[in-house]
Amino acid sequence: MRIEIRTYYWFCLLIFSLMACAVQEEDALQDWKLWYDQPADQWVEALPIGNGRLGAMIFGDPSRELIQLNENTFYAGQPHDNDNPNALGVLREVQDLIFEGAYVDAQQLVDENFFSGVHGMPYQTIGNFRINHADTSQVSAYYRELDLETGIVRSEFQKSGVKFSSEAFASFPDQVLVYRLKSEELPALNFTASFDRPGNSMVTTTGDGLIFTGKSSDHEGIKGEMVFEGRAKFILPKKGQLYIADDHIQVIDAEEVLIYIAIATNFINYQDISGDPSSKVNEVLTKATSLEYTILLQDHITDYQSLYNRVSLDLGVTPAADLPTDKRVENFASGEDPHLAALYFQFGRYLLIASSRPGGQPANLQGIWNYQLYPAWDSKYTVNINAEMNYWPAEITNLSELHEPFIQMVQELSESGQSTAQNMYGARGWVLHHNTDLWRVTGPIDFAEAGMWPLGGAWLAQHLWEKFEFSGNEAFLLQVYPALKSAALFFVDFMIEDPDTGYWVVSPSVSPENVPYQHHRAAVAMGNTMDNQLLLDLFRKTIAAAAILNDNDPELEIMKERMAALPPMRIGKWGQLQEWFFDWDNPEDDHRHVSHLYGLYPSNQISPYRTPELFEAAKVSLQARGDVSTGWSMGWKVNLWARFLDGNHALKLLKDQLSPAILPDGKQKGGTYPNLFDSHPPFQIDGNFGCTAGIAEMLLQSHDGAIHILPALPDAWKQGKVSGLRARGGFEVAIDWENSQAKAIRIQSKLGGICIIRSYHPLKGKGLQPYSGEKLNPFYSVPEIKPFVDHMNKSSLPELKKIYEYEIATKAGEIIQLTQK
Ligand code: FUC
Repeated sequence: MRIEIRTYYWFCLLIFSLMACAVQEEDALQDWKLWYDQPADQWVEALPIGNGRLGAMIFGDPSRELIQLNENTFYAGQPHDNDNPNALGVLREVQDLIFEGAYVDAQQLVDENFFSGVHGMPYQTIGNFRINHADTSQVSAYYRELDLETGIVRSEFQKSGVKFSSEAFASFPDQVLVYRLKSEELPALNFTASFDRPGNSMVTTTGDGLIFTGKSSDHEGIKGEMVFEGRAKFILPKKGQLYIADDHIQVIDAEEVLIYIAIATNFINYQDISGDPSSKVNEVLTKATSLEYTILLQDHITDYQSLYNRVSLDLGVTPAADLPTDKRVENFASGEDPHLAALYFQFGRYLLIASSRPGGQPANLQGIWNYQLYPAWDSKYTVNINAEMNYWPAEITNLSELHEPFIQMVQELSESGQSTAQNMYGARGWVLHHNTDLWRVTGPIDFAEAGMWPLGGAWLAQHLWEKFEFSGNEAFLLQVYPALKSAALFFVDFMIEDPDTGYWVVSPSVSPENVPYQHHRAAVAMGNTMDNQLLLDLFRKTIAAAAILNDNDPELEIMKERMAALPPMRIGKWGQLQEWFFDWDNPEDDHRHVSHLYGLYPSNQISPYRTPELFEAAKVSLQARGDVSTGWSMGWKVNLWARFLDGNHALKLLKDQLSPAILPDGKQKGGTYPNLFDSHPPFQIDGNFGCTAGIAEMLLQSHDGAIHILPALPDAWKQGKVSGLRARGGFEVAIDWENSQAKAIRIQSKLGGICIIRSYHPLKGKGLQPYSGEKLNPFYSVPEIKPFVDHMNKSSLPELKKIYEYEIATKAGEIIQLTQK
């Protein structure tokens, strides 16, 4: 009997230990935190919070706390445009020079006549909110984190025997930033709070807080007429006293301090800055401070999680995950830390939630986080890749409504870009070059090599269709159709027939920021590959939308003719996909832009199954460009290697990207900062978003007429789970995989209709049929491509992995369950 009891005792212990292990494992799996054992020293170590409009970087400093503030409409300048109408007078001459091959002369004429000297207005910091603690003695047990599951930044530490903690979040429903400080057991909070900024500002106080105001900068001859007002209201719910000085606040012997920060500007829309920031700030502060702290916090968490919780990703957890986040970045390339890739993926989703909310501005070059008056590239919108990349994860990672500010910007540019089209090119429709800002300027900026690219609208307009492909929402399509069609209409007027070949081309233009130095020293040219790819998509999508919406405008017939007369993609003499109309590519060129691969990603013109020669040529081009580059370039390449169905190479790029951006000698390179911000360098948020989309593309693709399950799984991610990813055609997909094969697939059909599934392994499930090859889901039809192939021997094409293709008819709302055969 004794033995039995003992056996029972050991049995129970074993069960409890196993349960504890399971719980631990579960805990580890659920650890979605960026955490550090040091306060931030540099800005790229601080942790971001944001509600789309307001942003803050929290340093977590126990003595000299810094909360750097942003509001996403605070730009230099005021409403204006940047067209140079001289362009129209020389346009034909420039085009003739290009036809003659006199590229350098053509570029000179463009440089002299197309630019207004206004490069766009910088996005500017609001300033710095500082908390200077009286006790600056040694700190122990320091910890800080950003919890991706709640969108809260916390810190805790001990000082002079007392435990302190802070908690910060940005509430979208209540439009305030909230910062709470606590000391445990003792009322030991003693600090002064103040505000400063590098530019124009004024600080005053009220009975319970600080008021800070400021004005934006004059820039390039445009007077700064933006103003902001910020208020920080202090509440001491327990013990303590508040002293109000002229320009700062002092807190004495408090146990808990709640600080509510509201900021507003005079921005109403890109043409109207007559708003009253003071009344907006008062209104939100009155409402927010009337709520219990716990309610405010819960409102924030509920709102945040309604977006964040839609997608889960589990790539497994290894001991590498036990280290602070900055150390994990240092080790990522050499170790096994798949969870860091998953954390980085969810961090990308967090950043989109924090920087892009309906009704506001789209995420700019730095999202919403910027500490400078004159940040790099003005932290505005560069649209020859960067701004679009910000929105690559929006649909696939189930954050579709966060795409809205970007769609709204496209709509606004379709208004402002009409006068640029008229003034500079005598064309109908709307045009945008390679940059825009809060004021929706659409003229070319900088100089010809970068700025003479009239395809910004053509690229942005693709997003209108993409949003429709995922949702099937015809009311949305109807609403955005005018912007889509008039982007295409511009090219009906602007394109010109090449007298030598009869192709219709865009001229002048550049292949973004690259110069065919091997051939000549000028960038302006005609019929560049990316331009042709963009226009093929733009015309095709406009024509498809017109058919859905029953638009019979005769202009659509001209669009069809132009589309048929576009130069085809060509394979050049070293087997590469040509970047230019002529074979000017240099195999030594490692330029960061890979514009001609737009056709592979984000577009779907190049496919392993439909256009194998172009697929192979595109790979030759990308291999020549190399892997290591600026942050966003690596982000793009993760997607490209995923589209090449090469998961190991995609992971290699992710490792290049998730490597420390700051080198031991202090110099910076493309990679990742300690706070997981992407480094170009300097910080640009595009690389974060590019990689987030890229990780999704490794697990699920839906662009080649089928939903491809685990198309580019790296060998290192043998098992895992993902749920909530969205596929074109209105499907939501969850996949569990083991031994690199999908074990269980769950597809929810939102719209009904035919679901075509592609997999490397055989699948089974109720109603699943081998794909007959006849049907197509109308929400993602694929383009017909006729490549121009004169340098490739078809028989030399490498073999592709065998695929299994299935079809299944679905009803709206139906859930399909599939398993491995
Ligand atoms: C494009 C890129 C640069 C930089 C800038 C913001 O011009 O070529 O690398 O990312 O955008």
